[in-house]
Amino acid sequence: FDDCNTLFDRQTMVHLFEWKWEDVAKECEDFLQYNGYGAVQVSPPNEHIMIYTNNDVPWWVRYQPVSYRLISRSGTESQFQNMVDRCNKVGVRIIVDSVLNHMVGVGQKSDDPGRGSSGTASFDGRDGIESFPAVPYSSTDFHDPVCHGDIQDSDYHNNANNVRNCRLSGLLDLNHSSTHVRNMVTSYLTSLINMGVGGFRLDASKHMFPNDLQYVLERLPNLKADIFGANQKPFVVHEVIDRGGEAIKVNEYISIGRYTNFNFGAAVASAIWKESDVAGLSTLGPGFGYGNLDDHDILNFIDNHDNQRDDHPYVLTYKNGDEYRMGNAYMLAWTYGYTRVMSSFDFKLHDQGPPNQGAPNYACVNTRWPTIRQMVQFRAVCQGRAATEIVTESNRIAFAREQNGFFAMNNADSDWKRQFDTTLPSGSYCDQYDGELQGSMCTGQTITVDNNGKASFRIPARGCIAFSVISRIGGR
Ligand code: AAO
Repeated sequence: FDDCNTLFDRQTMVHLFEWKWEDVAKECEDFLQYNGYGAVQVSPPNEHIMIYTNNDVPWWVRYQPVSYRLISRSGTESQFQNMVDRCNKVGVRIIVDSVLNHMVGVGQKSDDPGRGSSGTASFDGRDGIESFPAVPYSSTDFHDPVCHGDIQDSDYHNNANNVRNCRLSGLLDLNHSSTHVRNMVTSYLTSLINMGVGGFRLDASKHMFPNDLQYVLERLPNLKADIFGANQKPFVVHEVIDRGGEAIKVNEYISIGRYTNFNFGAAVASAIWKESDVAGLSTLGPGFGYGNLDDHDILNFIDNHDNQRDDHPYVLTYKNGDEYRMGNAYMLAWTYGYTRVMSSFDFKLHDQGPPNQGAPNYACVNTRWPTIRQMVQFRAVCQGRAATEIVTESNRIAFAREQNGFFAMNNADSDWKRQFDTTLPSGSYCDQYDGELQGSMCTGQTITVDNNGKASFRIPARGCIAFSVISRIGGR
């Protein structure tokens, strides 16, 4: 296992946003295990608010907990357990998106018309009442005596205490210095570990004090030894958005987990949009961004479920088509951090919930991107291999992954044709970016590497090329 508790040859996590547990289990068995995926980030599994509007339930109901019982739009507790078991069995770990900072938005209550919970729990989130009997929490478990109101925009810049004590968009803010709250949260995460999960994405970590989180994390049991081996701690990644200039710094969280690196996707997008130069992507490594973070401090991704929904995203999303393909391919080919790819659903409106509230419709939607599938495999086979022979030109970057793979991105408007040192054993290789090796047949460009590891080939304008020992025609 690596330090993410995933198998060594499985170096990418996929966020199966809003997928049902039954479908996640099937995806682990039918697809993820064969394509180099190490883990799945699943939507919050605990009981949440329901809001029915125009035959739809917004995706973000999952971020308004009602209790820590495992009953959500994705399924029941037994379906969750079944998914964890089936995914672990095929070597794919489950990472749980955990909403610990708050409960529902102020004013929500279970008996409002058009409202309710995903289970049977009743709750009353009216100001001052703040009652969640199924945990149980009552008004004294919240931050109201310290801050009775919302976080203001200016607080992000100059008031760390307000960011942690006040309400994030009206969400009732739990007081994690209280013993009772700490115990409830600890027992929730403990029960998930005992069911066999491998770790947690902690939602809104910025809004909780690091020492409170540390208290909880230190009290968690080891992961199940029969699955993960002895003495393994859960993988933890904190959602802390630090793009510079704020009162709260990512460094405060690094001793207690990884950082969801929002700066990575921003840098890749700006390079591909030519606001900067893709040649500069060779510097996205340890020390990049804020806080001098090392490889093992980072979870990199191109977009997430929040920023893909921005009015004008500062990152690439599926709506960018080929540019999104380029961005993901670079991330997966490059050496930095653990990587996460997004598997979401098509949306027009920000709040729109998942289609049919059910399984992806494989029949009529192209649900998987062949390039991303190929590049996840590329990453897996290049694990542990340094990026070498880095070549940069204006709007261009190419590099080898030490004898195992080679990647090039040409973001210029004309073809890039030259000789590269690929470091690969001699032979013919199939391009995994625009093609695929099917048996001994290559559906894309074939690259011939000579006895010295050199090859001459063309990378199309605004395109990429990727090949590795697993795309060698005739085998490794
Ligand atoms: C819903 C309704 C609200 C209603 C509320 C309560 O939409 O109208 O008031 O219920 O009834 C999700 C949805 C919310 C939803 C919520 C609960 O996004 O719309 O509210 O569920 O159902 C901050 C936090 C960060 C948070 C992010 C959304 O720091 O933790 O806001 N993300 C997580 C989840 C998210 C979820 C929650 C938390 C709540 O991923 O899905 O909300 O559980 C700056 C700050 C950030 C701050 C943003 C937005 O970032 O640095 O810390 O995030 O602003 O306020 C540029 C800027 C940078 C900015 C960034 C934003 O980069 O430079 O300053 O963009 O991407």
